[in-house]
Amino acid sequence: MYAQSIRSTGKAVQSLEDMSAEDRQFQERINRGEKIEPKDYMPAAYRENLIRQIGQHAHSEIVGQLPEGNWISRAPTLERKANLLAKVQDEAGHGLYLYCAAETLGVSRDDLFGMLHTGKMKYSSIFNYPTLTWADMGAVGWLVDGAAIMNQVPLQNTSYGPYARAMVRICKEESFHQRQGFHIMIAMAKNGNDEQHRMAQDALNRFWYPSLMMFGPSDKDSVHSAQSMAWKIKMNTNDELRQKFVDATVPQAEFLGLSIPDDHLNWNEKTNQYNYSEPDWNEFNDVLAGNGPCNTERLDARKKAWSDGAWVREGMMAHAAKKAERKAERQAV
Ligand code: FAQ
Repeated sequence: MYAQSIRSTGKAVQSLEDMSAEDRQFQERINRGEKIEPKDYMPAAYRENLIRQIGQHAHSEIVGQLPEGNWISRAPTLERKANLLAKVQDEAGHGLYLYCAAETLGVSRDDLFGMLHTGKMKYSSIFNYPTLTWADMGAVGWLVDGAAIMNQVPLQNTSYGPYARAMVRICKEESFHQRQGFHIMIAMAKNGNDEQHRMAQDALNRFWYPSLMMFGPSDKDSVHSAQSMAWKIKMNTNDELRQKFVDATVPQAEFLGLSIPDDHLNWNEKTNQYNYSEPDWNEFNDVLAGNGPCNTERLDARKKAWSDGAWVREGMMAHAAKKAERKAERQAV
């Protein structure tokens, strides 16, 4: 029902020689590291690809509030509750900056939501997994925000100005989120009792591979990477960032006294990085096709929020119309 299956654009990256004069000038601006701004010339496919990526990113931030929002009322202390509440509010803010960035490309917010609700646009697969215990709040902050930062720090240098600028603030906030998650993990895995340590390990076991999936399919299966990297919409390949994440996270797990659930994980002296097992790509494709454990629940929650909020949107539109009418009357006098 909520199909999000991978589809190929089937387009190869064009060489400068094969481009129209306008497209060549555009590509040369990108190659020089210039920022593209909303009113500048851009090829239709650049615009389309950016709307796709920024829209999916915005949806991920908004849907991403759901697994954690569920735990605000059950946080173990007032301080943890305040921190989690602030984090979830930040995610809403990230979604809003990103919707604004997408709107500068000429798509309306109503259309973006419509595409989310009908399954035409994706959100990150990670948010289709349930958060079963308080330790999952630690794992989400540590791993999910950790993976998000790994992917988003390079996007501060993306070619589209409004997207790159939104990323600066988002990354600062994501960094606080990662630390609040790691702090929960320290309390449970390092300083907690045996049962809390077991809960932390269980959360790591369940969130490890879904976090690796956040970076997208392996490079050989990535549909958009080549063109997106040529346009600097994406700064690294999926596998490059996944590897960086593994290399940064394994020592953190060791510090916590937790084991990464991968029997094949080992340090490779030659490459100076960890060898690790790839996620189960069948599971990834299944989650994208709408069959993850929480796909239906997450989309239903978003659709309900949209219809429950209709009266607010209508009220604000009526107020704006009234204000515009009064302004026009004043100007007519
Ligand atoms: N889940 O050709 P590629 C966060 C789709 S924010 C679902 O490699 P691309 C904050 C992809 O869209 C997390 N779909 O695609 C937070 C495409 O389908 P399409 C989100 C996925 O775009 C933390 C198809 O597969 N971050 O977590 C996924 O070059 C905690 C083929 O893939 C961003 O969005 C996936 N994991 O690379 C909030 C960052 N992976 O569109 C709350 C910006 C791939 O053709 C709590 N986005 N697909 O139908 C990106 O960097 C890229 O879009 C990738 C995917 C790397 C996600």
